[in-house]
Amino acid sequence: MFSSTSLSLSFLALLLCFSAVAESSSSKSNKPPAKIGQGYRLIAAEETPDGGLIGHLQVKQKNNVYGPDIPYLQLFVKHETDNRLRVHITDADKQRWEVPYNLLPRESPPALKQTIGRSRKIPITESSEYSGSQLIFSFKADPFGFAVKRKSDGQVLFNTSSDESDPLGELVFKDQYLEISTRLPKDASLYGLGENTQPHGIKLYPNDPYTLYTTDISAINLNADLYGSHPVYMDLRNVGGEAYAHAVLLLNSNGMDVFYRGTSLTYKVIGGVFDFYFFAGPTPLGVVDQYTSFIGRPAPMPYWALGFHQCRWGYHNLSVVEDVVESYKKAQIPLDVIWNDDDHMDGHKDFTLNPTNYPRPKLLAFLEKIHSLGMKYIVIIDPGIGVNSTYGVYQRGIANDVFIKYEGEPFLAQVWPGPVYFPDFLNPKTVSWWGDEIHRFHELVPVDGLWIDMNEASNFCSGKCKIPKGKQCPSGTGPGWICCLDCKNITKTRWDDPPYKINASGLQVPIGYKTIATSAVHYNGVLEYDAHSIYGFSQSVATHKALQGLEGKRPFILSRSTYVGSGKYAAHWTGDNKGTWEDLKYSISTMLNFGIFGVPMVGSDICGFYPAPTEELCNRWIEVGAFYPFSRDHANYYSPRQELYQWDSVAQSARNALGMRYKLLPYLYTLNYEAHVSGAPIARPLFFSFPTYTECYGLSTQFLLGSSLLISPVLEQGKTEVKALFPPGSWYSLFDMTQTIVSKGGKYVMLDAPLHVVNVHLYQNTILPMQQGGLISKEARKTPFSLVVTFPAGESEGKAQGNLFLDDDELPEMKLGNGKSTYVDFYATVSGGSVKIWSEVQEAKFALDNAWIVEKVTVLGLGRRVDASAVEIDGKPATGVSGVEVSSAEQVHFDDDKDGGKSTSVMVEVKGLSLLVGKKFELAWNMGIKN
Ligand code: MIG
Repeated sequence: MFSSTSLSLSFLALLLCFSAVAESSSSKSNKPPAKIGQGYRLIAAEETPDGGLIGHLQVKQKNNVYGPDIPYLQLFVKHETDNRLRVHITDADKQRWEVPYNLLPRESPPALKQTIGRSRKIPITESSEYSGSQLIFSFKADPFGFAVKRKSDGQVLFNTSSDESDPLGELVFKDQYLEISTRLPKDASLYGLGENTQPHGIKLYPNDPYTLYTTDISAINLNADLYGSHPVYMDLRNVGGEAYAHAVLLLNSNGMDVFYRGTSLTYKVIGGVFDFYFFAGPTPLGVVDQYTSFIGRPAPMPYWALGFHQCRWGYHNLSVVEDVVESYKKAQIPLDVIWNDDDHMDGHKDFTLNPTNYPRPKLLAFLEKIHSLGMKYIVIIDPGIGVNSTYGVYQRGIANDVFIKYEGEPFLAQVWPGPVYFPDFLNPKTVSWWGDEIHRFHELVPVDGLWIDMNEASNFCSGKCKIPKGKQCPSGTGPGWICCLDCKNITKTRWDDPPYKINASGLQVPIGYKTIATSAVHYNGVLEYDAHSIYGFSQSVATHKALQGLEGKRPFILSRSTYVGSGKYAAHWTGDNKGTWEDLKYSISTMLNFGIFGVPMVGSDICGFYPAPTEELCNRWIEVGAFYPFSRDHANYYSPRQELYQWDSVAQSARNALGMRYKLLPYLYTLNYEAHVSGAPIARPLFFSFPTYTECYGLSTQFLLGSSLLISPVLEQGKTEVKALFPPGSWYSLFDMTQTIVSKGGKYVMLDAPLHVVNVHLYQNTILPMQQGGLISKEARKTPFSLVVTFPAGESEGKAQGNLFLDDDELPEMKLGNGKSTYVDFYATVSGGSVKIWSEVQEAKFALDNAWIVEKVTVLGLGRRVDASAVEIDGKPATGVSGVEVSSAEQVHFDDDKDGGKSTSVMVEVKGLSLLVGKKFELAWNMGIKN
């Protein structure tokens, strides 16, 4: 547990004394942060009976830069699990704002000034270590600094102590300004810290700004705070050929700037506490597992949610929507879900229907029709509730006192309906009222999910507003987003005008700009200043609760604003992107980041939100978007129509790419299950599967679905080839299984990619379950399965593995053991010419009830020609018996080891099978010698 040693902390050196210097908040230079104070001194430390460590810190010298220092701090350190360490630092005398423990359930730190009965005093004159898990915490007393080390490899993950040659700022803790820095090795690759459109790709780029504060800035600025706040990063290091990953979460909801300078990282936070969680890894998958076991496992998605979605703003009436559904069918492009933006609403009011354009009887008839086909319908909800005394939702909201307040009155803002109030989802009464409104709406319109937009929260006005006298608001002419209220700036409080200005919107705008005034008040006196960035999260939790109570089905929620833990409740799309090639590229990085944030169900508006995409771009976008976990075409009100059938060429690309997606649905659904049980992202950066292969650490133009399916899209105009990276091993083209890339040590390959072609490759050692596809997931789901088995090309020894999860997706929960799920592991080996493929069934019933069969097995990469007569099933000869057929074909390899770059292996296909998915089987044969 605890040991006192000075040796282990040799990396913590003495500090020079600097005088207090205020640093300009927009510091984007490469310079280390200037010191604001001299930090704190550890004056006492003790071990708690349950193995925690409490320390008492005293400020060394007070100053008034960004406000007075808090004189005494309480430090609490705990090894919460074998791979999770918490370091919590707060005011020793006063309770401070923390992310609410009911929203994000976790252990409470000990009460302040707690006298610990059986505690053991710890000598603090020396540097000391505190271990108890995979991680080791160590500290230095004066000035106080701490380090976190991983036991297995001895790497220092985090180190806040300065040293002379490499000075860092000291710990600063004021009411409205907290600062802490860590040193980092130069070659650490960092990922995360969003939401933020990162023009440099997935890897954090030194000196790019990372500001975290939920904001709707309509994607104007790159590298600025966007809709979500995720103060977490993954750090991947290659140490002597071994890969080690860990993650660091700063659980704090206040606005912050994070400065990453390549060899250091500095947090500048405008409130709350330091509540650090260190996740030991050491694999990237281990990190997301540990992270989501703490913040909440990703929500299970219903099967249909993995189908294709069509949406747009400006479907003026129901006939247009009906026509869209019809046109998809005519064009033979898959479509599962049709969406309405606010066009169905009456005067933009939530939970209403426009009686002229969306008459209820007609809408119900339409829904009955599409529901009978298995298609689904989702509509938008904005948090702003129209201030309108004849509007029931508003009346009941007022009656229940559910809104955020300012000076005792509901805070007035403006969104689409005109003047609105914002529900306060931190108030339990609001949660019940919201649930009730959703139930009422569901009686009116049986929607299958909800889309919660504008929940950063977005406001068209700023400051304290009044409804204008003698003027209509909105005026009815001109765009509805122009503020029509009578507003005054609020700058008088330190919450509206804090001493340190985060780089809000990339422009250092006031933090109350076009959102709820930060001095507005939530339930229990909570300030908007503190709770701002959890608004969308709290709305997701409330909405999820409401949907769970409906029909007992698995909820589907799409939320624009997210926070740590949102993935447990909602999917996310990346907001208002542009119809440009750059934004097509950025969509990959943001999607991959959200996988790390524990929100694996993510995608971008396919073909771009605005302005209008070119035909070529839309072709390329659907080729990427067909492989987003969440695949939806959506466009702005002012854009021309961009459904995939609007251009013949796009329709063709869509049939091709979405056609493949629909064949892959069982794989995607299994990934959805894995995400739910282990946090594994559905779409992953390549380093998740190839963590030691440094060449892929920054790769942001290709991605994996699961561990083995590589998507290498065209992201540039006018290109019909794509340069793609192939980590070491054999890669099989899924569209043309005779084409294979053998990559000895990892290499770039120029792939053909004409307009309608997207390159998708399956890695060796995999068993991929597929079905036959279709135009609606419900139909695709009924078709027989096939298995694609990949061995290292041409090797005589090989192994492959895969799995399959199936369940009744109407069930609220996704799990094994309820009698309505199925889980199968598939295995294959090739050894000395004998091939064996078998299954192990963990839970059979659901697959047996549905009578699913495997009708085809395709084996790729075999070294010899097949002996077609000798296939056995469960030990009995099967070739020719009841339609079983075996055939083989040559596969061409683009192989860098061979002269001329080409070699071949053999693909064997066994067709006409009827192996029950729910019953274990074994398929085997011997390869005959090729002559
Ligand atoms: O101020 O509902 O990001 O997807 O179409 C715009 C209209 C409000 C923003 C969303 C976008 C949606 C739009 N909304």
